[in-house]
Order: sequence, then structure tokens, then C-alpha cells
Amino acid sequence: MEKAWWKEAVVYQIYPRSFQDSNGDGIGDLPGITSHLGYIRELGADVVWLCPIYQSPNDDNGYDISDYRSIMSEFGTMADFDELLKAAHNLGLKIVMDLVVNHTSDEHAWFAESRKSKDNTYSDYYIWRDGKDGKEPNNWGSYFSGSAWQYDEGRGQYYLHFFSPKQPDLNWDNPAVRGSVFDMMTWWLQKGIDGFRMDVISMISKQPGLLDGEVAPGALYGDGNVFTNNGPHVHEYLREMNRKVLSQFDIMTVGETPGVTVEEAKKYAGLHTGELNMVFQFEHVDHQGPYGKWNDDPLDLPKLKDILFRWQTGLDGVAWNSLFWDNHDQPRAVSRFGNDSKEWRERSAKMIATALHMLQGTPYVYQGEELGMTNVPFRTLEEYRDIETRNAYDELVHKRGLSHEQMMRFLHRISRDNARTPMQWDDGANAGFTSGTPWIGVNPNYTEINAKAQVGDPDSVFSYYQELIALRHSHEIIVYGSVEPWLEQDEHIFAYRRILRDETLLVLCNFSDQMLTVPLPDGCADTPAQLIGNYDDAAPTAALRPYEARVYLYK
Ligand code: TEU
Ligand code: CA
Repeated sequence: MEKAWWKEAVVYQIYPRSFQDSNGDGIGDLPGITSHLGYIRELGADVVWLCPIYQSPNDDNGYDISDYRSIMSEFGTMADFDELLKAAHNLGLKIVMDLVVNHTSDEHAWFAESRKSKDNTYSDYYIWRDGKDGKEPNNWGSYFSGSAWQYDEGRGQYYLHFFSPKQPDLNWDNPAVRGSVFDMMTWWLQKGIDGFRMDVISMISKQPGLLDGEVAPGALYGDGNVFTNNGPHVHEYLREMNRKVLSQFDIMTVGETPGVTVEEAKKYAGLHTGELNMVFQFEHVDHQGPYGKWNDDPLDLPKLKDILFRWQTGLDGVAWNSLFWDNHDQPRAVSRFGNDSKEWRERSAKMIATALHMLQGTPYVYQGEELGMTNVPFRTLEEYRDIETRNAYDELVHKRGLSHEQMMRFLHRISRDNARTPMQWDDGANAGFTSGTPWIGVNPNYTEINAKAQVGDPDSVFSYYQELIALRHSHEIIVYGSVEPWLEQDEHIFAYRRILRDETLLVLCNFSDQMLTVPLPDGCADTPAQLIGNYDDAAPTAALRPYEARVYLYK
């Protein structure tokens, strides 16, 4: 398989609002990020993905952009950004920006013009429709509850918004919109950034005619996959973007494509399709139940294995995977896929990291995941800040009659705010995140879980992530080896082999708190070289201890 730096890289994702405050206003900012670039370099990551830092009214914490070419006032200035970029490049770190162009803020100048009339330059920059029988143009729901349509008195029409009413969807069928977006992208790339993560890029082409979606009777908002994925022109628009912008630079691109299938990913992330380098698929973190995404179900490992192996074998040799357990929209990895109890948190955090980082694809480490940070036990709804969480509470409890207690259990397990509590730097006030009042509560366990306690401690989760990343940088088989599932039917063991020329890697991960026997595959001697493991003492042959991970290399 042909080599590429973005295939060999490990990406560190930063949610700037919660990473490091440098001026005491309780909100993370760019100088705060710059002050910790050395930490990211020490971890071993190669690329930093910054969630949106552009001017925004923060209805959806920066995913509602009002000016693509200026920095959010709360985060700092363009001079701060230029300094961050320079410092990163001096450390050998690349900077990937978050491109949010399925929608803008309703405070963007384009929307201000568009809503004024039906015949100005920007009138068709968004998706406007007359109502139908005095109601919304169709039955589409927003990911943030309620209808996906908002009536605008001024223009006397409805406009489409897959997210909040303050995030109107752009009309990508309008070549002027594509031209404006491509110009903006080129402007940032000429400043020297190293790529883009493209927000909900699978949604930019809408189903023609905007017809009612097939939603189950009584279904809730947010069945987004019904109508938001892969409209007829999405690949055409991405090939145009690649031709006119992306192909002019040596950069990395990753599309966020909720609802994407393996077959569609072969187009988006195909090695030679001329679109993107890779995509984020969401099958392993998606849950569509009676309450949409909201659930407190236990981990279903067989289902998780089936999904991950389907993606691994499906793209092997034809396209490229991204690898992630969590991000700013998902609960904390160790709480969801491991066991965040006192007894098993560290061990299971290292085990799930092994399971992910030994797969084929580019791994993403979300801020705090490398410390084994956990979900947050907020006791009241008021402690949550996320618009998706607050709207869902209103919809499910006040409009659909779900009990407060059940919804709080759902929030504890699934709310995006689990990932958005401040980064835990040390055991000082507010975990060293701010000298002021943090915009969102700090997880009370910061006194035990923080970077200061872990950096330099060879037994810490941080050091284990350092080892995993160093192995990826030193063993081609981890990047380019093919993937062969092992023990697919086992309920508790996640195991697979990677093969490259005359080498075989065997990865064994016990997702349970039981001692299990583990048959080794043919050709795998019983005294191989152990590459990494999360128990200090030698392993009992053909057995896996609770939450044990072991990786063997056979030459
Ligand atoms: O998220 C896309 C999206 O579908 C999210 O709603 C996410 O899948 C869901 O919350 C998981 O349950 C992107 C950004 O990552 C997210 O932060 C933004 O809120 C959203 O787009 C709108 O820009
Ligand atoms: Ca600040």
C-alpha cells in the first residue's frame, strides 16, 4: 500500500473552550493551547485538530460560525493564532482546522443578506421554502430537537436547519456558495494550516424535492440519517473541492459523515477517488433506540466487534479508516467502552486504547482520553451546558413524559458535556484549567486524574498512550499491515492479527473483569515477543486476566 504521512500520524483533538484558559475568564483560549503544545509533542502525537476557533455567537459552541476569517473573541486574536501555528510547526506538530460549511451562524453576513429578500446576491445562499398548508415544508427533524425548519417573518418563508435555528444550512447546489467556501478554505491553507476536519460534510447535498422522510410513527427528532446523508451531489461537490483546493496543498482531510456506510466510505475516503483522505464513521458509537441516541445500555461487545471488523476488512487496501473511541460529541471512552470504577479504570483505559491503536487507520486521541478521564456525575440539569442535551431534556421529559430520573441516567451516560468538562492538568483549583470560574463544572475526580500526576509516571495511562504511539511510529506493520479478525464469536475478547510481509502482530484484549482462556492462532508460537501489555508481570500462557491487553510480534 502506498505510504502517506497522514496514514502514519496520530491526531490529538482539542476542544479549545475546555482545554486551557490563560486570561482568567473561565474559557479556554488560543494562548492556553500554545502553552501546552509541548505536552502534546511529549505524548507523541503528530497532528492537532482544533475544534472551531472562528468568530461565533456560540449557540453550538463554535459550530455556528459568523465570520470564517476572524478568531472567536473569547479565544483570542488572529495574532494569537499565527503564534500558535508557528509554535506548533516549530515543534513538528501539524494543525488541522475544523471546517463547518454545511451551515453558518444566523449572524453571518451572508444570512443577514439572504433573509432580506428573495432576489439579492445572497438570497439563494441558504435553503428557503414556502410553508405547506400553513406548516413547515416537510417532516424533517433537527438533531437538536423539534422541526428542521424555522419561519422567518422578514422573508415570509421557512429556512432549513439540521441543527439549531441559529445554524441555517447553506445551499451547496448554488455554485456561488461553493465558490465562497473554496475561497475561504484556500485563504486558510495559504496561511499554512495542514488540513481540515469537515463537519457533517455528508449532509451538504440534500435529497431533491426535500420530500418527507420515512420516519417511524411517533419517531423523535434527530433521526438525521433518514434525510441528512449522502444527497445526490455530495461526491461531485467533494471532487470539485479536491480539484480546486485540496489537491493544491500537502494536507490531511477527514470528513465527518454521520450515517455513512462502508460502501459510501470507499468513495469519500477511497485511495484514488479524489475526495478526502478518510472519514469518521459512527456505527460503533451510534445508537438509535426509542429515545433516539439517549440510552443507558451496557456495552455490546459482539456488536462493537462486528462493526469494527466490517470497517477494517471493508476498507483494507481500498480506502483509509479513522480510529476513535470518543470526541467532543461523545461520552468519555473509558466510561463507555471500559470500566471507570476505581479498581479497573486505569487498566481498562489502557486495554481499550490498545484495542483501537493496533487497528489499521489514523488514531484520534481526544483531550483527556490519554489520562483516562471519565464521564462527569453532574447532579442537576442546570450543570449541563450543551444545547443538544438541554433541548433533548425538554423534548423527552416535558413533551414526551420521560421521567427526570431516567433522563438524568441517560445524560450521565451519553451527554456531549461528559467530554466537555475542563481538561484536568493538576490537582490545584479547577484542575489548573482556569484561575477564574470555569464555563462548565470541573469533574470532581480531577484530584486523582490529572496530567501532572501522570506525565513521567511509567505506570500511568499517559505513559501507556506514549508507548502505543511510539510503537505506531516504529512498526510499519501497525500502520500498513492487513487485518484478520480472531475469535470473532467470543463475547468478551477482542482479538485480531495484523500481517505485513513476514511479520504477524497478534492483539488480545479482554473487555471483561473475568479471567479467560485465549487460544492462540495456528502459527503463533506460545513464547512470542510481547510488544506491549497492561500488566507488569509475565502473562499466564493462553489466558487473559481482567481487562488485560497483550500484543505479540511474530517475525
Ligand atoms: O456533529 C454532527 C452530529 O451529528 C452531532 O450531532 C453528533 O453526531 C451527535 O451529537 C452525536 O450524538 C457535528 C459537530 O461535531 C457537533 O459538535 C455539532 O454540534 C454539529 O456537527 C453541528 O455543527
Ligand atoms: Ca480565556
